Amino acid sequence: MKTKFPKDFWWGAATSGPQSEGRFNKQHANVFDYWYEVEPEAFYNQVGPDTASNFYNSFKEDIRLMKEIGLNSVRTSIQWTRLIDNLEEGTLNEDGVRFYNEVIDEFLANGIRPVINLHHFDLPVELYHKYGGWESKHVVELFVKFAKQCFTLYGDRITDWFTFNEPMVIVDGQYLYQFHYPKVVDGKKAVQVAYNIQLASAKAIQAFRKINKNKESRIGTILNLTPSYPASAEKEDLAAAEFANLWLNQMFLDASINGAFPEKLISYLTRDGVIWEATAEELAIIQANTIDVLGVNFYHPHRVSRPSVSSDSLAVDWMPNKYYDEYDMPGRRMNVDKGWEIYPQALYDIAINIRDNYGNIDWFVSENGMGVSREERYLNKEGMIEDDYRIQFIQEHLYWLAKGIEEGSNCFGYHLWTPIDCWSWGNAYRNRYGFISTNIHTQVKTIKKSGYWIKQVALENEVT
Ligand code: BGP
Repeated sequence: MKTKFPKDFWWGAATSGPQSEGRFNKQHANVFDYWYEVEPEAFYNQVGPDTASNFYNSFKEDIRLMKEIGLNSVRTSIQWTRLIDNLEEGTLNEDGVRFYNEVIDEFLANGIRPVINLHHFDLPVELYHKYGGWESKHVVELFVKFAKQCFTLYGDRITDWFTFNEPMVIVDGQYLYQFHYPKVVDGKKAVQVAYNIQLASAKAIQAFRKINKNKESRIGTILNLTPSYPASAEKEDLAAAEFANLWLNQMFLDASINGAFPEKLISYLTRDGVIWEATAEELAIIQANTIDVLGVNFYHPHRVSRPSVSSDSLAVDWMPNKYYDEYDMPGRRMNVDKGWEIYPQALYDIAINIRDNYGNIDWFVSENGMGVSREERYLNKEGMIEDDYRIQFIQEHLYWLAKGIEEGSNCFGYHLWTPIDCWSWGNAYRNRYGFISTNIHTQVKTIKKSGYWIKQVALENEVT
């Protein structure tokens, strides 16, 4: 069966500055650069972000490969720690300005739409040490200075802007479950950080609308959506799933698209004594500066059941999972290497949810992908990785996405994580995601079977 996609569909892939560029010539360390300096053993095989996939030096060659596999759009991010010299003043670093100018021009010269995100977990570490990072509203103001510089410098060529990648991962990783530096466990701070990031996003959008002169341009945010399905139809499991969806998905969706956080979530947080500190003026800014476009990163759903321990025993500190447990549904399909469930149908549920509950806003799949370890297992005689599992994974997700589009959801694109195998947070290079492989010792890059496959898909604008 052939599935056609809408005209001008984005066939592309996503990466980020901190995961691809390497630290070369950067003015400041971000939280991951710093974490690697102080605790290299936290990273798989002790491989850090220093070189990453060397995009800083090899971007021309890398972009040529992206063109070769037919991508018509690619997302990356501008690193705050590279573009800005003085973080308080928001003044520019010359080499940073030059670098992103050249990268953007190179994408355009190769017929690839550059999609730019401003924050991909990469807070300058000084701002954490001095102010507590996203706990602080002063940091919100510093981020807006950085954002304004980006809009002013590159707004003539960039039409698709995003403020944040996966704010929920910052909240979860840095403030609850300790998988990102600074590994704090503090529910009250986590809630404030969620609010402050939403405020930063809205203030950046407000600045964009003042600065931007290009009528074609639009701005949005990128949310990792993890639909949370209840373990049973019993009311306790339904309540658990309801809370998980409120916290994990609706909090940022509602605030970004509808301009206000969900009332029901606010009442839970207020009752538990962890509600954020907000002023009427800030809430008005959030309300007035909603997004034009949404990016959805989808990897896996949650299976949720009622909490197994009484919430009172967790009363020492507030954790959102006092309201729900992760439930290991028998028979579910797993990507064992990464430990994430594979459930492509969730992409259809997301499409319909956006259509019905979020004004059918324009959106695209800004990340989806399959992290697989030891891919050299699949090398063929010609030296190409035959990643049929990745092709199948993408096909299945596109099948459900196409069904959502057929039923009226306004999805205009699909980006795989990632064009070229890149460095990844704690995983370093264990799990590979790219259409193109990277040898981390030689930095030689080779197109995988999925790279040739997507080229055909993009060319025909259809999937078999
Ligand atoms: C997303 C991030 C990406 C990327 C991806 C794969 O959450 O936006 O930056 O890393 O996940 O996950 P991982 O690298 O942890 O395997």
